[in-house]
Amino acid sequence: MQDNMSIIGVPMDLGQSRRGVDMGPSALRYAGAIEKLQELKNDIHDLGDIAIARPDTANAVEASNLKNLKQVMEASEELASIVDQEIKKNRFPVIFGGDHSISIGSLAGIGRHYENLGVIWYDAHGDLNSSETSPSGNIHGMPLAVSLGIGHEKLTNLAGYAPKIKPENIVIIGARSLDPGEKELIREKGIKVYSMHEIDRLGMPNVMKESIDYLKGRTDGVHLSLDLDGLDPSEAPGVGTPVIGGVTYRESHLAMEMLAEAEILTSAEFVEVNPILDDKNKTAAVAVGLMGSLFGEKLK
Ligand code: HAR
Ligand code: MN
Ligand code: MN
Ligand code: MN
Repeated sequence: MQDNMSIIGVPMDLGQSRRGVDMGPSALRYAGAIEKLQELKNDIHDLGDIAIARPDTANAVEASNLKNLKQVMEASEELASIVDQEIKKNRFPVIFGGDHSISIGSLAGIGRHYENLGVIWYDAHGDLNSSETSPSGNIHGMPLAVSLGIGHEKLTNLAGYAPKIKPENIVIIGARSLDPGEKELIREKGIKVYSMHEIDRLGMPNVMKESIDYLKGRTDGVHLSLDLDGLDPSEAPGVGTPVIGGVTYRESHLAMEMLAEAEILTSAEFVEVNPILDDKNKTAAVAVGLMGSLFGEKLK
């Protein structure tokens, strides 16, 4: 992995309904994220946070069942263009969310650079809804579907091309809350999912070994999208949609270390940290701990 990294903060809270996740980038910085990255990599460029518009008030839910569609689109366009520029400068993008809708922009910026971009979606959720299947209208439940070209065309055509990724290049890890429409899409597209059931049965070392072997053979770059709600809420309580029975902190450390050793990652993001719902910024500290493992603390 290169030593040249760009950090982009995206204080986005419009992809869901709970306030406070817009403070995610601040919480991560407060917990020492930049210092941790500087410890491990020689050339860290902190680009600060992009500007995010305010939510729709008059019309909280649009007829299309997509909350704050316009603002999410605008932010995604901007993030996509920054990520694209940074990759052109040969820098490794690290994105701090914000709710998970930011992945629409991340993947739109990254996807152009790879014929077969792999995606590791570390999450309690599948984020595979469209406006038709979404139970909530929250765009943070949709970014993986959008990146596959499924959903509102204003989102799927973002940055002028679609799709950004292919279903066979995705691995979902930690899933334990999937909506009926998401399960159907997973079956239909044959998306690889290691749910909590497989993590319990196989153990995290085998799950990661299989995931890495699988992606290594078929991809030319891999993006890690780490939703902190993939972890168990007892260890990562500062998230908007906690689901009990999640991945432990230790298992997650190991997963990150195995990714570091495999040297397959080309970009990463850490999302859904909400310090308002947290216990003394614990979840941001967990995220920074995982960044340490992911970026080679153990290997130094
Ligand atoms: N599946 C539910 C929905 O679409 C909940 C999604 C929650 N998503 C996140 N990101 N927190 O994983 O509304
Ligand atoms: Mn540089
Ligand atoms: Mn998510
Ligand atoms: Mn989630």
